[in-house]
Amino acid sequence: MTTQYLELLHHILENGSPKHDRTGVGTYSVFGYQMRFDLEKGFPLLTTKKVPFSLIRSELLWFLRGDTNIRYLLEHKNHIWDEWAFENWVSSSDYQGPDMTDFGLRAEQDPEFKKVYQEVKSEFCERILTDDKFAEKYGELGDVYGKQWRAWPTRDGGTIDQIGNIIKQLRETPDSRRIILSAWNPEDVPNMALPPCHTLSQFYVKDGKLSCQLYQRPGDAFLGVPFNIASYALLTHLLAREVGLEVGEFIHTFGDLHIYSNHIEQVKEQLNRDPYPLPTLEIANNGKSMMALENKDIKVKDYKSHSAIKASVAV
Ligand code: UFP
Repeated sequence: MTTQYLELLHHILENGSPKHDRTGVGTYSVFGYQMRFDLEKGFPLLTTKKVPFSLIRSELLWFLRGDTNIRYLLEHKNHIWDEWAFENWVSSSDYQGPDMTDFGLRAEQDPEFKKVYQEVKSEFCERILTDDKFAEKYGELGDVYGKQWRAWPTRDGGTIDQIGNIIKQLRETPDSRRIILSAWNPEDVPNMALPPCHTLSQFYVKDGKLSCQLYQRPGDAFLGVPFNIASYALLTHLLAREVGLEVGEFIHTFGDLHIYSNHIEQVKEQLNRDPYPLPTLEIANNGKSMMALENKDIKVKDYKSHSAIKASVAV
């Protein structure tokens, strides 16, 4: 798995063209790429840098609960969605603190500002955790994966539980070619801060094994992609367990696959490291449905990796 990921990085370094992007950081980008991981050969958690599995796990459980408020994530010490909620707060009339315009880019360029930003953001997180009203208003991200997966709004005012439907299809019509999880809602996209990156996935059953293919419209190869691989591999394991199948392959297909210009050094460091054997995944055999699983029920075993490599997220 790690080798395939390192090949992906090589491929972008060799073939990527400089491309402007929304964040202003700039990328080297290719259009269209695919990797295949045999999930029976180990759990695909990158070994050439430490990837925080606990964040991937709590984010996925948050999606599966249909939760769209960052409070659950903060309760599990997961800060990966903070910036999106923070942005809503600092651009509202309720916010009276120091100017936070373009906080992502400015924090990267200005160490003084970074300190102020980190203080204000940590106060924000504390308030989300302790103030119910504030959390309801500013912790809520709205139309994010949890809603799209579990309560897709319909024209007649109802909702569709896509995960529930997938479980039903896998049980009743596993040969179906219509087992799809879609997050892309063209009606919502114009109003979204971050339109879904994991746009659509399809599930496929053969010889008692469940495979998943994801179409990811943009891939931040250094920071996002290792997370996305592990997250969909975990989703595939959880669905397979739910319906009594073994796991097959995870196929990861990309649209705009890129390395941000400020991640090049980190990518080169990655490429100098030798992979370790993959860890394995253990899910508690406690009869709980996948939607009711807790963080402690899911573990990766024997994860040996090189150290983490720091890089800034382009917001
Ligand atoms: N990104 C990922 N994976 C994710 C995620 C974001 O790679 O799961 F949420 C990256 C891709 C891209 C940016 O660099 O975030 C999204 O920006 P845009 O919406 O402009 O494509």
